[in-house]
Amino acid sequence: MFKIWGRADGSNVVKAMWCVGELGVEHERIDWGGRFGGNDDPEYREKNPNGRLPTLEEEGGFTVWESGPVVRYLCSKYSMGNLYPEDLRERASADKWMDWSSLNLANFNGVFLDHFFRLPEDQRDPAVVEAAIEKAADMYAILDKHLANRPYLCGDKLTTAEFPAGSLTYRWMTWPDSRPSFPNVEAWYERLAARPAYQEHVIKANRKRG
Ligand SMILES: N[C@@H](CCC(=O)N[C@@H](CS)C(=O)NCC(=O)O)C(=O)O
Repeated sequence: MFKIWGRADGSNVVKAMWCVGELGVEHERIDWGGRFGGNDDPEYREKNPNGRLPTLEEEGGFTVWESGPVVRYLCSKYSMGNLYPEDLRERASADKWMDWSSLNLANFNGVFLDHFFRLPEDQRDPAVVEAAIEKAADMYAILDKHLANRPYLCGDKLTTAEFPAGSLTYRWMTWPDSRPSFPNVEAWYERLAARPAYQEHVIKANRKRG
């Protein structure tokens, strides 16, 4: 049994935990970071020198930090040829969408967190949120075009490609009062939202914040 260190509502923990839920493997998640603290605990820093979340820990003290590699490691171990494509080109496509999503969609998430939850009310600025939505819309337009003729990012089934973009898209779809409409992204989101693991680890975990 492995452990995942990290509070359930951290966006990168959400990404890893949705993956764990899809895999259906035995695990223990430990509330860590954020309001639970522990980031600077020397023993935790031994596991993850960044003090960030999530951290995967296996028996024998083997650890992986960085949510993307955590997802890739778990899916290679427990779901090679299914969630993690075996074919090298398919795998490169899944990796491509994972990295692209983490690089290009994280910005709106940071702005949403600050201006919907973290900043004192009098410092929250709708214009900053609006600008982040506009910037993210350029990225969602790319996703929308890609999803026009396939139900999932790598074709007919869910793969590792979905975890970063799919987990962040819950916040895109539900946190701002309005956003540009991308019909293929919305249909893909509905497909994800119908999955029990997404409901448990993305929707429920995020709701606890609000
Ligand atoms: N690139 C890292 C980012 C890790 C990260 O910044 N995680 C956030 C939570 S989503 C964190 O540790 N924040 C400090 C905290 O919650 O205490 C990853 O993908 O794992």
